[in-house]
Amino acid sequence: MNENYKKLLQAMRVYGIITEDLCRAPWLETARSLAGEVDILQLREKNITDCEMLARAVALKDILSKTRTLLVINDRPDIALLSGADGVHLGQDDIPPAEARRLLGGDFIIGVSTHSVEQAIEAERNGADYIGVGPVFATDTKKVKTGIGTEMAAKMCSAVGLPTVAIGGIKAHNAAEVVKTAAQSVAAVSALCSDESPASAASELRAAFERGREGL
Ligand code: TZP
Ligand code: MG
Repeated sequence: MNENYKKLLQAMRVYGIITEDLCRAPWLETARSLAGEVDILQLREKNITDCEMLARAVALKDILSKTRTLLVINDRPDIALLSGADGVHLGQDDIPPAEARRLLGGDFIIGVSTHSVEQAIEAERNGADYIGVGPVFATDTKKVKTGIGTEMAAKMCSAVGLPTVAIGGIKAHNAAEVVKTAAQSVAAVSALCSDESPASAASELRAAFERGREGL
């Protein structure tokens, strides 16, 4: 990964994820609101056609390239590559990170979702650039009734030397609690997309997380 991406990942604090079903406003309006407000914006859609997914990725790239927000595509290295995104985010059942690296090369961010210490270590060994850690709390977005909790998330974060992104049920009101995990960044879908003002929700989430970090 290039030095610029490395620096941006080290500085990342708020990672937004956009999913149309959870957007209060039309998804493109939500994306425009979050552009420049989050450090990374991930496109995460499970129920649209490949051509629609590519079209959305290209539209997002166009919006975000005028801002400091990086674009990451969930699940799909091919669409990440074709749209000129900055990275791809892979789950445990997706193409393994080492294989995605063969396709995408070194100048691409590869993130991996992890749910245990073993998976976190494995993701680092296989060339991930950052890991997602979660779901920390219960969340309707993934139909998870019980999260892994902050203690387990802390174990995972300390097991790797990579930037870590805590995810799952994170909102401004509990962002300071996530600081206990030593995660470097927080990710959210519903807290941002479902808000009347995604931009304000993002800045409130950032402020709450930063305040918690200052208390460390
Ligand atoms: N991975 C773990 S939890 C989650 C994903 C994609 C969903 C998080 O959604 P929300 O709405 O921020 O709880
Ligand atoms: Mg996936």
